[in-house]
Amino acid sequence: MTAVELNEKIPNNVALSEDRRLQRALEAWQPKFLDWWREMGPMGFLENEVYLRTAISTEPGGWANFDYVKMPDYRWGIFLADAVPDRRIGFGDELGQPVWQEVPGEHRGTLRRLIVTQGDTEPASVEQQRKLGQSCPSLYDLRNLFQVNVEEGRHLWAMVYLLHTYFGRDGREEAETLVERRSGDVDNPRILGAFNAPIEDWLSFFMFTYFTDRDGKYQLLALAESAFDPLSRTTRFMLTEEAHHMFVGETGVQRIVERTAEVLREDPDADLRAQGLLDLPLIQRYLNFWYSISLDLFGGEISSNAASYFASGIKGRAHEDRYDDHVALDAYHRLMIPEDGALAERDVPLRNAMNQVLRESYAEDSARGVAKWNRVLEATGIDFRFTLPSSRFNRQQGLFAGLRFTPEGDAVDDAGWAARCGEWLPTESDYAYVQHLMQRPVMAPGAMANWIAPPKSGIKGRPVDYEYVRVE
Ligand code: BYC
Ligand code: FE
Ligand code: FE
Repeated sequence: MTAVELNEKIPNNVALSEDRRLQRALEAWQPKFLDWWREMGPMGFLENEVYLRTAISTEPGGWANFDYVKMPDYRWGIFLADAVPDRRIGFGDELGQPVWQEVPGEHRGTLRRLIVTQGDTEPASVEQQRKLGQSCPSLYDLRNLFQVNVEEGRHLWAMVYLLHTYFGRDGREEAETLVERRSGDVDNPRILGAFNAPIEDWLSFFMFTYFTDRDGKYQLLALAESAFDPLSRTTRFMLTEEAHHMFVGETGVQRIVERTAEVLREDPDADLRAQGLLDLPLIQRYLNFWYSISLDLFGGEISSNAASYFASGIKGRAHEDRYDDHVALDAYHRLMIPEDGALAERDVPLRNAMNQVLRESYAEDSARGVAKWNRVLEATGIDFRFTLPSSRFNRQQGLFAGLRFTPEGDAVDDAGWAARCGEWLPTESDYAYVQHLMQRPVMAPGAMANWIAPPKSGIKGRPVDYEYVRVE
C-alpha cells in the first residue's frame, strides 16, 4: 500500500501532505464533520471509551489496531486501495482503454451525482442509528454499533475526498450539503428512500445492516469497476469494511432466532411475547420491510441512467470479470413487467436492465443468510421458515411502485392489501412491542438482553464478557 501518513491531522495514504491546497480544504471541512458527529452521531456516548478498530496507532500498518478510543477522537482518514498497474476500462463503449485519473468533462455531472448519492447514505445511516445506544442488548452489541457508525463516518470522508480532489468548487459545496441533509427531515431529507426510514430498535438495526448495508456492498462493487480510477480505489477499500457491517446484521438476527428457537423447542406453544421474546412472524415482517425497501435502492428495473453509466464506463456490474460479454450491446435481459393489469415476460436491452442485474445478484446473496437462519429453526425441529418476499412486494421505486403484490408476488387489490398487510409488514403494535422490550440498555459486561442469545465469540480474541464499552 502507498505510504500511510498517520501523524497528520487527517490520516491518509494519498500523500495529502504533498498537496497543501487540498489538505487545507479538507482540514477546513473536518470541524464541520466533527460538529455533525457531535450533533447527529451516537447519542450520549461521546465521552465513553470504546474498544474499536482504530487508526490511533502510529506504527507502520498500525491503523487497523484495536484499542479503546473515545468516538470523537477516532482517526477518520482517507484510504484508497492500491492502484492496479496499467488498469484498463473493463466494460462499456471504451472497453480496454486506459482508466481515467481525472474526471472527463462530459461525465463530470454524472460522476458527481453518483458520488454525492453514495456519500449521502453514509452519514444518513449514522443519523438513523443514533438513539440505539440507549437500548443496547449488551456491551458487545453496543461496541459493534459504534464500530459500524465510525466506519460509515469514514465512508463519508472517502466520498468527500473525491469531491474535494476532483470536482473543484462544486465538489466542496456538495461536501457541505452532505453534513446538512438530515435523515427523515421533511424539508431537507437524505437522498434515497431507505435512508429516511427510522431505525429505532435493534431488530431494525440488524435487518438494516444485513439488507441495506448489503445494497452498499453491491453498489460499491459496481462502482469499484468504474473507469474513474480514484472512485474504484476508494470503493475497493470501503468494501473491506462492509463485510463487518453485514456480519453484525447476519449474526444479530441469527442470535435472536436462536434465543426464540431455544424457548420454542421446550414448548412449541410458548407465549413468546409474555416471555419477552421476539416471535418468528414478527421477525419475518421486519425482514419483509427491510428487504423490500433495500430492493428499491437499486433504482428502476429499466433505466436509461443505468444504460448510460454502463456505456460510458462509470458504473459496471458486480464482479464484471465474471461476465463474458462486457459490451452488452446485443444482449437482452428477461424481466417480468406489469402490463394491462397482468404480468408479462419481456426481453429488455441488457444495458437498460443493469439495475435489475445488480438487484438479482443482491437477491441471491441475501438468500444465503436467510438460509442460515432457517438452519437454526431446522436444527431445533421448528417448522417455520423465513423467506425473502417477491421482488414485486412493497416496492416504491421502479416498475412495481404503487402496485400491490403479496410477499409471494401475486397481485392483490387495495381491499386485499388492507386486510392482510398487517401479516406482511410490521404493524404499529409490533413496533410498540419491540420498543417496549428494548426499553432499557443492558450494560454490565457479559450480560445479555433476554431476547437475544450471546455471540459465539467476542471481538479480536477478547471474551464475550469483555468491557467493550467503558460505561462507568
Ligand atoms: N429512493 O433511473 P433510475 C450504502 C431516483 S447503500 C429515492 O432507476 P438510477 C450504505 C433516482 O435517483 C449504497 N430515489 O435511477 C448502506 C432517479 O432520480 P432522478 C448507496 C430513488 O440513477 C448502509 C430516479 O429515481 N450507493 O452505501 O439508475 C449504510 C430514476 O431512477 C431511489 C448508491 O446508491 C430510491 N431508492 O439508480 C450506509 C450508489 N431509486 O435522476 C451506507 C450510487 C432511484 O430522476 N447511486 N431513485 O432525479 C446510484 O448508482 C443510483 O443513483 C441509484 C439509482 C442506483 C441509487
Ligand atoms: Fe458505508
Ligand atoms: Fe456499511
